[in-house]
Amino acid sequence: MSTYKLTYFNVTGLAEGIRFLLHQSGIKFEDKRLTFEEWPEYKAKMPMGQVPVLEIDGKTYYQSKAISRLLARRNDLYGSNDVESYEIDAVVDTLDDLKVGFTQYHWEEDAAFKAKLKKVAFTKAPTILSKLEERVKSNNGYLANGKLSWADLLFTAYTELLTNIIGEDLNKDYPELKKLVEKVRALPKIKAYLDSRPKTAL
Ligand SMILES: N[C@@H](CCC(=O)N[C@@H](CS)C(=O)NCC(=O)O)C(=O)O
Repeated sequence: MSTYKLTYFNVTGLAEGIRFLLHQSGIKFEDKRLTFEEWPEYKAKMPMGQVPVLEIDGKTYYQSKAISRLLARRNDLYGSNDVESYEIDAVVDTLDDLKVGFTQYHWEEDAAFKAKLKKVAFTKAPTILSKLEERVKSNNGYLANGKLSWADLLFTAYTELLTNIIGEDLNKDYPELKKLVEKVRALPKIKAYLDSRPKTAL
């Protein structure tokens, strides 16, 4: 049996989508959550000096999206053909457009620039969210191809992250998106993980 070890910090961030993928795929893994004190020692050993990384049988895989695609492809969460995979990729890129807007302002330290970034993020979000809402409506309750894919898992993870950043439910005005997130969080393997995972600030 293969061995898996995911290394990241004790936050959802860029790793939660991978954690969801591993759990939903029924893969047992070590969920290593680094402390900030441990980080300098680990950083030196990481392929790009960053996390998340996933080790599978001793080989280290880096870049959260590339790791996710590898897992999704192997576990039937990446569509049934190249066009379906494209649909999922396009949604995932859109989710990143949404996420980057909010995380950029969240981490910005210059108050004036932060205020500008915040305004841009809040101006852009409704367009993206309303388009995603339409997609879910016309895709059988999922973001792509009428069935569960890693895009739905990632959106569920990002919803939690962004909701924590903005201080209110990201999907409050989007009933289809809310339903999707509730459905993913209720998947038995995801629910078991959510019920047992460590508490995190983000
Ligand atoms: N594009 C990379 C970004 C990785 C990244 O930015 N990781 C951050 C944590 S979210 C990190 O390792 N920060 C610590 C550092 O750069 O020293 C990915 O998606 O994996």
